[in-house]
Amino acid sequence: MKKCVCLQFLIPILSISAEVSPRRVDYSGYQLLAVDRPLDAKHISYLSDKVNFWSEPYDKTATFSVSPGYRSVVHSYLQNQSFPYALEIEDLEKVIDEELVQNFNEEQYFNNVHRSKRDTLWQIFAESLSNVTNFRRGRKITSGDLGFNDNHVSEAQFKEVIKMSSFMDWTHYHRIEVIYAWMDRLAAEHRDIVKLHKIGRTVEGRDILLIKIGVNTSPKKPGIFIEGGIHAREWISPASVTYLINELVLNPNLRDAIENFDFFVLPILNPDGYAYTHTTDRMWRKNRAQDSALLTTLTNCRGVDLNRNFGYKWGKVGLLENPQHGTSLPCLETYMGDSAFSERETQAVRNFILAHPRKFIGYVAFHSFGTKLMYPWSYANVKTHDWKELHNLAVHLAEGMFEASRGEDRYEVGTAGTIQYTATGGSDDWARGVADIKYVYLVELPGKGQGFLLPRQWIQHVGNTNVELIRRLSTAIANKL
Ligand code: 0X9
Ligand code: ZN
Repeated sequence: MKKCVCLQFLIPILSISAEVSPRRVDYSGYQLLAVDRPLDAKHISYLSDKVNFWSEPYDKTATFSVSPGYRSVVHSYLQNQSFPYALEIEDLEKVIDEELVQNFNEEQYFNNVHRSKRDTLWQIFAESLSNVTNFRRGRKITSGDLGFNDNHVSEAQFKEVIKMSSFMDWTHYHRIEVIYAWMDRLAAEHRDIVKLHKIGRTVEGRDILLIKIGVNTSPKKPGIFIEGGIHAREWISPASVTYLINELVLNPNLRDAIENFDFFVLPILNPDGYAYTHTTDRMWRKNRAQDSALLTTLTNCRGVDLNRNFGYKWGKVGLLENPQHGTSLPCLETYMGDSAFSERETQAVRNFILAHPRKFIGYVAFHSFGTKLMYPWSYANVKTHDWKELHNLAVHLAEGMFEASRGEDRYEVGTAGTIQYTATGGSDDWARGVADIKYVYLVELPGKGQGFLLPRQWIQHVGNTNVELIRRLSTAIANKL
């Protein structure tokens, strides 16, 4: 029997796609503003019910969106207070729509999928499938290559994977189905160094899909865990992390890295949230679960901030503290959940890492935005005993990223408390505090003034800086081991 490449993970995705998705949230007339002088508590309190902060309000530059109803009062306020500020985006919806238009073929495809029955999918695309012939070094791939023969995968699903994976590139932002199909195809093409792991399943039935890349892997070989897409709207994270996956598999300059380490890359930690940003609300941050806490039931609000749900110092927040830190109010964007590890996505990461004791030496989480590189701790303004070592390595990594970005991106280095804001329940703190992983970093990728709506033209630029970060990190750790 041929080895299964686990294509059956697509089955739940396809059945979800067949459902009618709700209408998109419309951001017409919403603006994005950036204020170039620190706001104080009085300003923040005035603005907080009129704008939506996309970055820490106390930061050097505060970035926030403002709805059409508050546009003129907010502009007048900033002008009266003589704040230097920039109008970064005139109309959020235009930018969101532009992305859909640029990705027209993929969007059309998914719109058709929504309208069709799952078992007739393959007929719709049978013609274009005949064009997909030679991606395996000149050889026509067969359904058997992708595990078709083991009865888990139907002809229709095989064809779906081929079709969907053919949309993948790094000049657009892609649907989760496309990214997963591409990962499956990559695994099929490079069985010697790539393996897929389904490490969990979300409440909406999507797989949480991790890709392992390594040469001559063994339990003793040290591992580096890489996480992307924990926050749904931070699209540059999955886009540039999949770029990194592709380079780890194909780029000979990274051969040393995959010989010395096994890389465990989870490009979309929050699949339901990510899918929701494509179908319904581009600015969604959390997952899509609804817990049974009393406040959740009363308010009917949804979603847990997965980067507040990990079980290290979880919930150590005062009621009156800045909600960015984590909150027990389910309607807020930083809702930490009912208990530590209440969510399937955080459980999946915890269980996978703890199932490989002493395997991991590095952990990197990719977020956006801010052009920052942080190391623990994040829960409070405290440092680890070895923070100088983590700091010096971070400076070295940031230098590499600066060079790789051709002098564009100057990453600020420090702990969350010193360069951003403290927050509890982050995966980085748990990776260090409980999983005992030595080299833990959190990257805030650049927003280039557009925050979460970083234009797709930057994907490869950011992808190359990620590659240099990971190359330097692996070389540095290998030298220390
Ligand atoms: O708030 C967060 O979870 C992260 N920032 S983001 O804008 N991408 O949402 C990280 C903040 C720092 N916290 C930790 N490092 N845990
Ligand atoms: Zn984030």
